[in-house]
Amino acid sequence: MIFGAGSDLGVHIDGASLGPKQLMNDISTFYKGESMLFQQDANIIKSRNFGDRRKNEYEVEKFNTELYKNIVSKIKEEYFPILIGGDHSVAIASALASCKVNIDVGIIWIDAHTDYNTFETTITGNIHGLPLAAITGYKCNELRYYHDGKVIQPSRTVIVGARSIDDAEKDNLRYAGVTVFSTQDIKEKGIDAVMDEAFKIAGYKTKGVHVSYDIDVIDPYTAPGVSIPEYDGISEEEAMKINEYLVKHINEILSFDLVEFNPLRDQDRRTEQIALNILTQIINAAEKKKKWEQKTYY
Ligand SMILES: [Mn+2]
Repeated sequence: MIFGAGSDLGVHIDGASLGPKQLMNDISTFYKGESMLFQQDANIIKSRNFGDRRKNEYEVEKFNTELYKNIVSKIKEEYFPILIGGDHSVAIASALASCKVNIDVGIIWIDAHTDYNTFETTITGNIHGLPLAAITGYKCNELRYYHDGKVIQPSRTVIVGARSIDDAEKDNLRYAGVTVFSTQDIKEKGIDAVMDEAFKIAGYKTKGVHVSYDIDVIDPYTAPGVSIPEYDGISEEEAMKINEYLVKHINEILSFDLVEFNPLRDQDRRTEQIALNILTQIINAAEKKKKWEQKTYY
C-alpha cells in the first residue's frame, strides 16, 4: 500500500511537498494497488524565520498524527506500507506506526544527514533534522505524543551514507548509541559489507526493520532534486546496489519510506527517474511478500 506524504513543513525550502503526487502519478502506469495521498494544507503560512527553533511544529505534529493513525490501521490489516515523502519529518509517523504494530523493530536510515538533532541542538530549527532522534526516543517527546507504544532502540538504529553531521548532533548520536556508516565507510568497505552489518545490528532480536531512504544520500551531481544537497555522496550505481540488497532482503523489511525528492530542484527529471527506479523495484519485491495485497498487480 502506498502512502503519499506531501509535506515540506519540516524544512525551510519549498518543493518536497510536491514529490509524492508526482511520483504517485509516475507509478500509476503500472501500480494499480491501493494508495492514500496526504497533502499539507495549502493555506498554511509556513514559518521561514531563521530564528524559529521550532518551525511549523504544530503543523508537523498535526500532519503526522493523521498519517500515523492511517498507517497503523493499514499495517494491522497486514498491508506492507511504502511511504513517499515529503521532507523527512514524515518518517516519524511511518516508523512509529511500524513500531506500534510490530513492536520489536530496528531501523536503517539511508541518508546524507543523520537527522539526530533535538530542539535544543538544532541550528536551523527545521524539524526534518530531528526525526531519527524522535523515533528512537532521544528527547523530542513533542514529536511523538500521539504514539503510545515502544520506540525503536538506538542500539538497533543504523545510519548509512551520512556525511553531514553537526557537532552537537555527533554528541547526541554517541550518547544514544546509534551506529553510523559514512559515505567514506561505503567507499572503503563496499556497499554489501556495510548493508550486511546494518541489517545485523538493526535486525537483532526484532521482527524486522523499517527502512527510511532519503534520496539526498546520492550525490547531488547525479540527483540534484533535493532540498538540502550534500556533495561527495554515493553514486547512482551504489544507490542501485543498495536497492538490490533491499530487494534481496525484502522479507526482513517491515515498512519502507522514500523521502526528500524535491521536483522544484530537479534537473531534467533526473532525480525523479532515480526515485522511480527505486520505488518500482521495492514495489515489485513487496508484491512477492506474503502479506502484500494480492489482487492489485499486473
Ligand atoms: Mn533525512
